[in-house]
Amino acid sequence: MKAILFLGQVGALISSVHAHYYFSIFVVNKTETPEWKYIRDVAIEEGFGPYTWQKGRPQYDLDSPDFVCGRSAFLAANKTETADVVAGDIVGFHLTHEFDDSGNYDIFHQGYASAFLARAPNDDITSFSGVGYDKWFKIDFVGASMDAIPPGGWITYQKTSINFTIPERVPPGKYLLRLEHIMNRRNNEINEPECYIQCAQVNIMGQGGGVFINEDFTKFPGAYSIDDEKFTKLSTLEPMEYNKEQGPGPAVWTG
Ligand SMILES: [Cu+2]
Repeated sequence: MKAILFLGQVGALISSVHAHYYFSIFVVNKTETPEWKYIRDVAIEEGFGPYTWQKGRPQYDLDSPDFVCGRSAFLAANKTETADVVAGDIVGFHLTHEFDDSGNYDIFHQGYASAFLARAPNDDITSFSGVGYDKWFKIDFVGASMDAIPPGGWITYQKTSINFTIPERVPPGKYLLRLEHIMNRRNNEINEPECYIQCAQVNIMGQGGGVFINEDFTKFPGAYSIDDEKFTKLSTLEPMEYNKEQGPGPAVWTG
């Protein structure tokens, strides 16, 4: 407990610099939307308030309900709006502007990002938490690229947003769109990934027609085990090599 209080106080002092990060701004067709309008707002971890930046504290518990959409995100379902997006569009999760004046608030952890979709039963998005739902499917993986800085590095590194493409043949309907950005701590003997999770509410329009097989789906929480070597490999493989892994969980569904 003492340690936690101590970290909290130090955190307060460095809050103008950075303190992990969170993605509160949904981007549709390259246009930023207001903070928390389409992304479910998350809570500050108990014992860490009242600082807004503590919303950025990552998830460590892969089996927590908070691993699905972020800390207590379902409490925000009713005040979150649902963004119209067209299948094939590029959408993005942008960091909050709350700390822009610090001059260095960006994605400063190394790691991949993935996006998942889960269609709300009866398209009733505001009553859908996604927790325990077993039809989540992965739609995109953002890994490493020779075009990254440095070449061969993680695409998201030192950026302010992460972009994903909505597959053309996703059946139209209302979905939770889940961002997962994971950094595994290098040189740490304990495999303890820092997981950054948020969910947007989206109404996907399009032709549909995509085909699914059982292997496309997974369940949150429950998709991952801390022993999954895809977490370990995140620390030990070169990013370009890690690209083949596409992160833990199912392969990217392409329609
Ligand atoms: Cu961090």
